[in-house]
Amino acid sequence: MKLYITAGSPYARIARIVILEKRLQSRIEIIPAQTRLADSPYYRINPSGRVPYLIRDDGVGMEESTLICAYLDHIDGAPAFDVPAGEQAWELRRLEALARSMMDGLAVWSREIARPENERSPTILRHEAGRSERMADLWEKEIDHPAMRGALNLAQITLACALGLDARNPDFRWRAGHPKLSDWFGQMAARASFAATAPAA
Ligand SMILES: N[C@@H](CCC(=O)N[C@@H](CS)C(=O)NCC(=O)O)C(=O)O
Repeated sequence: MKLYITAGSPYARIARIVILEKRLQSRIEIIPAQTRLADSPYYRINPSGRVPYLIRDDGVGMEESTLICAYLDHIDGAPAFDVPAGEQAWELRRLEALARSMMDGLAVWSREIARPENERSPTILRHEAGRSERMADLWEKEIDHPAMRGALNLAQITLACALGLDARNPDFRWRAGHPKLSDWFGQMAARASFAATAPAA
């Protein structure tokens, strides 16, 4: 299989972490893609131009980090990241959705910063900075939820990948005033799969 990524994509990072946690490295070739470039050859592979993108062994390509992670998690017949049945499922799914919501805002923010300075929208920059502050406040409380402290799951992976975006966005300063979240992140960042996929500053 082939997984197309960019080094800075937090969505691709989730899939890369799942690959490492599931020890699937020998089965999947990780390929850097050239996104956001007019006429990129990558558009012939994935017309949407987005990463992550998985090409399965049967040659079929799949988008969306959640779908890709679920597929990768199941290929060994021993899924580790399925949500458990019952009430617990809703809590896990709620937390994963919250983490993804934070990541989506941060991705918009990063995209804006990547534009030439004279094309950046101060309104969008302000809006996303404000959203990230509210979300960090919220997570300072939610981080004590048992699901965020127990066995590794996609809510934890998604949140850690979202918070890790501070490496690429110096204005995303979420640590101040959030000691529990900072401590939690420090533990997650020390995991081999997180350290190996950390975005460069
Ligand atoms: N919902 C998608 C989001 C993927 C996404 O937005 N990827 C960004 C990188 S972080 C991308 O490929 N952007 C290139 C573009 O929009 O052309 C997922 O979860 O996989």
